[in-house]
Amino acid sequence: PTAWTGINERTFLAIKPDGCQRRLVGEIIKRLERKGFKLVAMKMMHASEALLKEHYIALRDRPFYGRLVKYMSSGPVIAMVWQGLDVVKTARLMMGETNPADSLPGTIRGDFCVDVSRNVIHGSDSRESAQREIALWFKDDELICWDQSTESWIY
Ligand code: 3AN
Repeated sequence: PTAWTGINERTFLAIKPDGCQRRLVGEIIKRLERKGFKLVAMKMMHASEALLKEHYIALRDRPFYGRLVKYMSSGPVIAMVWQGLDVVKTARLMMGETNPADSLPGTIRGDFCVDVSRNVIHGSDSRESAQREIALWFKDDELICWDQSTESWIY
């Protein structure tokens, strides 16, 4: 397996159905690009309940688990893999806290939402979770290895 550390560190981010409904897809991608991270995979999908149950397996004993899975499968999500130095931790900082009421203005949740169960975006909480979630949502050949081009036609 690839060593996903240093500048090659990767995280899994997903814009949730409320983020898509509220047309926040461009805004969120813009923030991550401006920060300096690189998008290496992205797809819009209706996630199945089976996939979401597996994705949120660590929360299976929480009272909101069933509702969370139903909600996340209720509309389109944008599944993404982002790459860059310390991207797991930094993307979490840029997202804000789980509860939007604890999220500072300037963060995605701090700027765009109020409800803990409709908090716009998911992001892996550790490198280990990132590796597990990327493997769950993407096939290897959906992850694109690319470098910033220096060719002269780009201006
Ligand atoms: P985060 O997404 O910030 O890592 P987790 O992993 O604790 O937070 O929770 C996963 C998702 O479950 C959250 N994004 C949120 O949508 C939902 N959730 C967390 N806590 C609650 C809660 N108390 N009530 C309803 N939904 C919750």
